Amino acid sequence: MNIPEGHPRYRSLMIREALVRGLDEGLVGRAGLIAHGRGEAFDYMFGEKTNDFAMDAIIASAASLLLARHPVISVNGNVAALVRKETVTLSRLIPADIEVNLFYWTKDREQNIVRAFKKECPECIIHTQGNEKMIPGPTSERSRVSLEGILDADVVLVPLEDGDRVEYLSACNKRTIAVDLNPFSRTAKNADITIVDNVVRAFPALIEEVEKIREMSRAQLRELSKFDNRLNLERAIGLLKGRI
Ligand code: PTJ
Repeated sequence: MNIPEGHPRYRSLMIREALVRGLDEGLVGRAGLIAHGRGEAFDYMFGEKTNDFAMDAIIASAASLLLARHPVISVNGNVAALVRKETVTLSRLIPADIEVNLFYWTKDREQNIVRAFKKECPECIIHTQGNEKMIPGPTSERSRVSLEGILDADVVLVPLEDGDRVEYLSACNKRTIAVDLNPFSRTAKNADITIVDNVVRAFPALIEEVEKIREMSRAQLRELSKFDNRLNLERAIGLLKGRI
């Protein structure tokens, strides 16, 4: 569809188009469009910008990723369609592995996503769910993780999650960073750091922050990585209350 640049909802409509294209290309699951609708509603209420509380979470996330022994970025269909390039940039910068982890898992979609990432970054390490190892707890397909990827990771970035996996990753002593526009979600509450922002803005901001602080000492990074997620979510919810 041709969307005129002057349209007041241009950016929002372009994001929708990227997801629809992702669906046609076999990257996005059908339910991914519904999940996006929920995120979009929250984004509207947050003013469709990176608020202060999101920026604070981004700074703590950048520091945590740089401090990590083995950071992994978990990607699903929506992430592959919306921020594939940014995921690759982050993966190179930090550096971090990428792991495809799907809730509505099919072999075909997993392979389509791996191919799309490999095209963008032939040298990137892309783990998949395979049949390797289960993290205890979640009964969905998401419990299958890669032995060399998420299972070995100490910090996992999990944009657009769907529920209980963050809780179990934390139980496995992994630091979890979520990107979720819904500050009430279990994912948002259970993550060590939740970036309450649209992934299309959060990832570029995260790249910028990693570039800014990557030469800092580990002591300085440790200071920046300190974060009270509960308090930060209250700030996000406070903004919503004010707007309503
Ligand atoms: O590709 P798959 O099979 O792994 O499926 C991915 C989805 C996203 C469909 C799956 O994980 C799912 O059903 O997720 P949920 O339970 O709908 O949760 C997604 C969360 O992400 C919701 O809390 C949304 O508000 C939020 N969200 C949606 N779009 C964005 C977002 N958060 C940040 N940026 C977005 N663009």
